[in-house]
Amino acid sequence: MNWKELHEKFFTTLSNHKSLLIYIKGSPDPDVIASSWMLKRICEKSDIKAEIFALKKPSLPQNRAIIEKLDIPIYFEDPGMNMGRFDGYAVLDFQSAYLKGISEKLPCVFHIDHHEPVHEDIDVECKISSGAVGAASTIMAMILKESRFAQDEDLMRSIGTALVYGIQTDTDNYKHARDVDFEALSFLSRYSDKEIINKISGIPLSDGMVDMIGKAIRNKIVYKGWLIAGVGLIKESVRDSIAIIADFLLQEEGVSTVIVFALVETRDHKGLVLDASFRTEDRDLDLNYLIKRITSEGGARQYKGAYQVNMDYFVHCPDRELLWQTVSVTTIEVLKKQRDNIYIAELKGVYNKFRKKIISFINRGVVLFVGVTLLGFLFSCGRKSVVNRSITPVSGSAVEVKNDGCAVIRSRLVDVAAEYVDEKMWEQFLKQRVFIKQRSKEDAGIRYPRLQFFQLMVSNVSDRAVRISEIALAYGNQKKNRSHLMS
Ligand SMILES: [Mn+2]
Repeated sequence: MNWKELHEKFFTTLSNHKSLLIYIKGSPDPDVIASSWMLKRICEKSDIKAEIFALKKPSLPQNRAIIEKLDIPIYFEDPGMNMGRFDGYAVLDFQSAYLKGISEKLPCVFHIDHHEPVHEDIDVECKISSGAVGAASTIMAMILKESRFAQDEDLMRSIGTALVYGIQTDTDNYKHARDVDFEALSFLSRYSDKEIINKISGIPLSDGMVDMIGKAIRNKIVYKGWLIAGVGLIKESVRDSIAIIADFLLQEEGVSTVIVFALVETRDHKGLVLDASFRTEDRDLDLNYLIKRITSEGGARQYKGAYQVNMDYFVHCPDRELLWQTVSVTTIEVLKKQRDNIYIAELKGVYNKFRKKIISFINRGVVLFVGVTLLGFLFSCGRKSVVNRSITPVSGSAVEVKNDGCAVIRSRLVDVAAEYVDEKMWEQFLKQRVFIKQRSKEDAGIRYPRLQFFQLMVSNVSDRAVRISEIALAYGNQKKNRSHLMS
């Protein structure tokens, strides 16, 4: 990310405004608290009025403590009545920038986030969204680092501690921090109060949470390396504990992914929502994709995610135990199905990683495309024809085709998942000169034969090593074995 450019965009946008509503969506965690506060402080230093509003109070004691200890001004109320005071609003550390009742009246000035970006029809004056950083606080710190405020001792001392704590919690105590997070931390560390941070993150777990952990351990099931645990009906005030318990259970041996779920009673027993929290150590698992396949009311970034299902209607169910049993068996069934079809989500994760790697190779001028380009001539078709062709797998006795076009072949030893990668997904690739074979001036920019890309994942499902003795590509009567392919 080009921080110099982003910092210019940020401050140019800011200078066009006189007053800003900073809105915390969801439950306030250290990352959103710190980044919102930094925005407010920068506004004040630039003679712009700014107020932070949140509808929910933080349910974790350490999140309440950071607000109290650092004296962070947040209004825990609906900003509705005060909206006239602002000429724009900002949403930080949240996938969606849409605010019901506010987006219709005020322009969205800033949307700064580090979750996987989602597409939405909302104009944002300055949108900074990247899944490649560990925390929104990292983005804010990197912008600050480029600015003239980096030398402002008073400002840096007031927000340094909060930003460090924000990065620390969102990267699971630096376990998942990346280079850019460490860069931000080294810039901030001089201004942060370690004693406060240690004191706050060392706060012991509350009684309610200990109960929930006990329940999770008693109810857990382990299915093909996934640990799934329901913790029953809980109050909204302890909702954040679901994620903490998932973190805790991930330490268990032989478990790569943990899902903890609960029925949460909201709005003084008037509302009901199923809340499921995901944690994974599987680098290749595209959690965001997996969760979106279950419901659109959820999402993820690398290693963690969550989804919600509104159950308000069932608030009238007189038998709470029966209701929980129904929710519990259904959720376990849904998750087991996802586990059975994990190859698709893993494929997505591998693809994302592979794409990033290739692009960084291109940027360094290294060309390593043999594996991808060699498929080109085999599947070439269409030439100058105007007929649109598509490539779709055909289901058969051995081939199972998923809705999204992924073909899975299962056998005693291995499962093979194959997916066609369309040109739109490979846009980035096709823009690179190396893929464009120029025949003549008129042809410039179009490569013949056209390249077709496939990604293939082979998973060993046996408990022994499987030897692959031959790799061949077959198409009609033609067959190419590996030595042909390499030549
Ligand atoms: Mn965050």
